[in-house]
Amino acid sequence: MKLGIIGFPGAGKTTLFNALTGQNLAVGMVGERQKGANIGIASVPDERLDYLGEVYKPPRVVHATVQFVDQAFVREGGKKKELGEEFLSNIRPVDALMHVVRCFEHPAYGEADPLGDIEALEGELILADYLVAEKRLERMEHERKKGKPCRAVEKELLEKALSILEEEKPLRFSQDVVNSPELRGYSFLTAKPMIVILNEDEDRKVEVDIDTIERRHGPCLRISAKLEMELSQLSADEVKEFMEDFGVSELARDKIIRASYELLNLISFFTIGKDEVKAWTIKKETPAVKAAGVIHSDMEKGFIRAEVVSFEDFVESGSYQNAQKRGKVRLEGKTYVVQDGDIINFRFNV
Ligand SMILES: Nc1nc2c(ncn2[C@@H]2O[C@H](COP(=O)(O)OP(=O)(O)O)[C@@H](O)[C@H]2O)c(=O)[nH]1
Ligand SMILES: [Mg+2]
Repeated sequence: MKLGIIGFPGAGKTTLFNALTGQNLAVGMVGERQKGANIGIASVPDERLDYLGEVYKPPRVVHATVQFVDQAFVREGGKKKELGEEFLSNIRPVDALMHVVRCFEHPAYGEADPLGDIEALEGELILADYLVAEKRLERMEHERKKGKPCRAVEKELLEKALSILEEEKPLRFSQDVVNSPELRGYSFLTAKPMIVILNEDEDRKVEVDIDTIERRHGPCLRISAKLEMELSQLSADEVKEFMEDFGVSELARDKIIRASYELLNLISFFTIGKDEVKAWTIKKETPAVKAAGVIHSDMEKGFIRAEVVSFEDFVESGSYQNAQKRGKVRLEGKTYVVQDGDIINFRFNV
């Protein structure tokens, strides 16, 4: 899973990127544009996996990972006003967007205007998508005139997309557009799920109209990237102490990863063994045979069955053997829909 961090200069993208990935890249470089995108990995926190690690004590406990791409806001050079190729080529392939919005006053960028900033950047994304749809439709019309056969469904969907974009609305709320295989290849920016990250000063909050933002753009999370970056540079014990002292139950980093999991309809299943306990990421509603394929294509091809125990049943039983004795380890076939937290042992032929 790949998440693109976008937002205007000074919004706190790189600060948040550092907090999420544990890196320590320079932040606040006004005027000095970041070269290329910063790319980093964050592991997905999961207490269930930690528990399994405690039980099995294998040499490796492998968390699922998420990739973050911190992309500076860049326009094309010269007179052009459109988003630049660099931005587009780095952001087109991501699965979801995290739109960081500055809600604190900044010496170089002035007062905070969260809603204004969101609308302005969303407007840029809408324009980029509009240009793609328009160009494609023009091409289709050109081909039609030359007597070439026309892909009617694709054309109709593109026209629908164009009319939404014309109203200056993003595509992500139109299920027809988002779910259509015909449009997938276009990688429309506004068709991607998006979380709005309201980046606030810890001690000086500004008024933000969250209802409006959620209705027009997407779900909001309020964080302080600066504080979160400071926390990411501390030891685990120091972080624990901080959380206890300030009554914080969850770090923003964990909140963001959890929210992106939900947004993308993702769940985890686990594999256990002497050498390794590991979490795997799949979409909700994935059948067992496809989940096997996430581990290895041979497992999918030679799938026989899946031995499955839910995490809760495992904990109640105390061990795998006990779960088996109590009849909690089920034998499931190819079409079994894998549930979040399933512990699975795949049987397969090679
Ligand atoms: N007060 C405050 N400042 C922040 C916060 N997050 C980032 N900053 C500051 O804002 C400036 C720009 O941050 P940076 O991450 O480089 O923004 P980017 O241009 O979007 O990558 C830096 O000076 C940060 O220290 C925050 O939550 N509160
Ligand atoms: Mg930056």
